[in-house]
Amino acid sequence: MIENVRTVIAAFAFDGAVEKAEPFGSGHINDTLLLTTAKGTQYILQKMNTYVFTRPQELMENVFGVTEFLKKRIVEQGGDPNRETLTFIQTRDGALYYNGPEGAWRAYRFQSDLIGLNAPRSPRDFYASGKAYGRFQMLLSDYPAETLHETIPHFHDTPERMKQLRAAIEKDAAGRAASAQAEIDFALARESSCGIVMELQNQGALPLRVTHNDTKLNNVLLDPRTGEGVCVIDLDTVMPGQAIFDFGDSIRYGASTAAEDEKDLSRVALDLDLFEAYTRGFLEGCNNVLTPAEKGLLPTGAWMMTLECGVRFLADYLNGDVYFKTAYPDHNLVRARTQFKLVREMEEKQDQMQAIVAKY
Ligand code: ADP
Ligand code: GN1
Ligand code: MG
Repeated sequence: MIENVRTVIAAFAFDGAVEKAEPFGSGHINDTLLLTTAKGTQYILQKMNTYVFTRPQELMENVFGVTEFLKKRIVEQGGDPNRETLTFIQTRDGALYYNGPEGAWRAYRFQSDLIGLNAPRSPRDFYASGKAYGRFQMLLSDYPAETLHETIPHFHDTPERMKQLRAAIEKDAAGRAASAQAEIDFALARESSCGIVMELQNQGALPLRVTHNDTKLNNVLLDPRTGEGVCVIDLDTVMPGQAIFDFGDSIRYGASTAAEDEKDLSRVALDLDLFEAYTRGFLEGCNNVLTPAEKGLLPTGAWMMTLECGVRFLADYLNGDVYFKTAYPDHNLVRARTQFKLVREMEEKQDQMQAIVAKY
């Protein structure tokens, strides 16, 4: 492993000679390595996916700007800036990332005293992640949004994602459309009702905030001793967006009773205890600044993010798996199915979700 990345490693100003490089984490987009030096210091070295993020310089300007801003806010609040946000390592030339024949790479300190989870061990973990994501948004509430580059245009524009699905069906690049007809029908049946949030945003009825936009449970690191959510990571999609989508994407991933790629759909359901734990954490973390309109639309945000993600997995399946990392040929279709099962669950449990939100 390490032989393949020698030149990349040499480009960064690490403290000590790097002795080990091993694959790390379970993200669907970037390639992540954990580096260990002779002294035992550890770093994350990441190859940015330039199919997904076509302008790595702009991407790194965003994440650098956001982490520097967060560090100031964290210090003001008496926190530890190196623990509570990412710390990037510049290249020996003082650049934000390395760009060479091996691709576009960035590095940051590895937080060895924190853990990332792919599923909550209990509602407490999920509450903690909600609080961390809510707080993240609050810390960024006066970030100069106009300085942020739009790293992926229309990222959470669900009607636009439906159009992309239609284009994928039309093209049928991988010859898979016939085998996914039930899933295609499921998605398109909801096309006319998925525009509500974008409409309200355009009317000014929902505020644009600086949001994370990829709030999976494994994008927040927890303290294994206290159980607290400490550090929000994976800042590639920090852009102006909807708070209800940050809420919704967390619910989509973490309030499911099964993994995102569970094949047995009878195991996939929406766990309302987890939904409640997250709701409480997120609203606390946001310090209750959400408007009544935003609060009322939290369950809709969960439904929409789940539908949208299913649509994205399905479109990628039809396109021949060009966007998300997959481990086997039907992986994206399996993922789309779990999302659509959850969408159905959310439609059935709409009233219960509303009642929970109203409690806080
Ligand atoms: P992706 O976009 O592929 O999801 P991430 O930035 O989320 O990439 O990194 C992938 C995984 O690597 C994370 O889910 C997490 O487990 C781990 N990771 C990333 N950064 C750190 C860090 N600073 N400390 C500890 N683990 C990390
Ligand atoms: C990707 O990078 P990762 O694995 O945290 C994706 C999200 C999806 C998620 C589905 C930049 O997140 O939008 O919701 O997979 N990130 C990007 O698991 O597309
Ligand atoms: Mg990630």
